[in-house]
Amino acid sequence: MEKADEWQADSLWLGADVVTMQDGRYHTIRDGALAVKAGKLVWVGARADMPAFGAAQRHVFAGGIITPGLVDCHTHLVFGGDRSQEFEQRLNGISYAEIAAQGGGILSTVRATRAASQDELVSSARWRLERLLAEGVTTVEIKSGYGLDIESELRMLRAIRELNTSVPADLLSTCLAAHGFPPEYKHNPDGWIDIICQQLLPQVKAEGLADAVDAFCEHLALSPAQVARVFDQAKALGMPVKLHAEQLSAQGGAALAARYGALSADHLEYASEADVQAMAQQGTVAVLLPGAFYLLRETQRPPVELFRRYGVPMALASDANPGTSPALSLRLMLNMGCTLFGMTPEEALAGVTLWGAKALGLQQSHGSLEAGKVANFVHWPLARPAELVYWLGGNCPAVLSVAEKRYDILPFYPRQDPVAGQHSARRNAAYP
Ligand code: DI6
Ligand code: FE
Repeated sequence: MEKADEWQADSLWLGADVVTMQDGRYHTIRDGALAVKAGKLVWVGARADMPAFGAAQRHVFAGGIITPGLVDCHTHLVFGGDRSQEFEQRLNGISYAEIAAQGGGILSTVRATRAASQDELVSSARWRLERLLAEGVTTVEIKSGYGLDIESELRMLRAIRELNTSVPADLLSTCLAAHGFPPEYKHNPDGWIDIICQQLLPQVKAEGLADAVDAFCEHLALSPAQVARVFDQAKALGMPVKLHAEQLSAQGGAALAARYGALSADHLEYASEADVQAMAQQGTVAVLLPGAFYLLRETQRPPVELFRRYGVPMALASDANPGTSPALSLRLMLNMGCTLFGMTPEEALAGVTLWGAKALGLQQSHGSLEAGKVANFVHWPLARPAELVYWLGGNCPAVLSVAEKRYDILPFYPRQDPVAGQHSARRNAAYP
């Protein structure tokens, strides 16, 4: 054909239905095809319409679905120690207050994180990250916030950057030094805000250690006025902001974040209609975190109906952290987003693809399968996308292509579709 020269690809991916998630909808292409060149999707459509490509490597599946690589846009995966002992103590009837009086809670993680070397932080986080990635996650945000002194915060951020060089996923780094107050500043909380603004953030910016700045706006953490000081400095340095807001109480944090043009406001159980309106106006994404809701046995649900009414995109994330959400499965969060929060499976999947990407400022390049975007995608041995949300746990082997890291197929998976035979029977039954 005359256009043959224009249709060049390194690899073609065929034989599965392609769930593009364009505009946050399934937009399923039956018997679809993807063409990849230099790490980017160059063609997405029905196999029957595919132009003739040159000498590309062909990967032919026997059925199944291909989705965008999943995005976990809110994690605290780097930390020292763990809090399984406190979890057990609480279930044996010891109260939070008693545990805190014994030096437990978030400060026990701060102690363990301060004591850990960068190598130790990297290797313990790698173990957790591998579990998350094994479920088809290809983009992960990780926050600092358990160092709460300059050196330990920088060490956490450097650990995230180091991990990024050695895992088959795109990792983004967020400075959350404003997660709370270090014990040394218990009686001078604004002194810690001064350190963050005057010393830490300028250094983080100079070393390129963070892609965004976050804070925890809560009665037991920062006040809205303290958050505003951190955000003023972040803006002055040209760093995007996001906020833990309205998790345990209504503080007006979500509206404040929106006023600063935040990428996202996260948690939001106690968000008001005014918060939601402000977020809608600024295009701030609502990041919902059912793992923490579940573990804290919270009963106030985030206002999903208001987010829908005002057109605020909803992302879903693991909030993986040692205290309130020791979650290593984004697929479980998909199910919880539906069962606990009333999201639809399509909204949940959009929450870990296109809207998760938007919450990281990556919606132009990630989160859906469209020509021009990075070729981060996953093949699942499933008949339809709702199955990703429906099954509770269980290993769900997937084949991934993570373009920017040039891992055609992750090492954990066999090169052939592991369940091709079984799967093609299922798919054919579903779509004769
Ligand atoms: N919200 C939370 O639920 C966690 N941090 C945050 O900002 C709590 C973190 C912890 O307990 O370690
Ligand atoms: Fe969090």
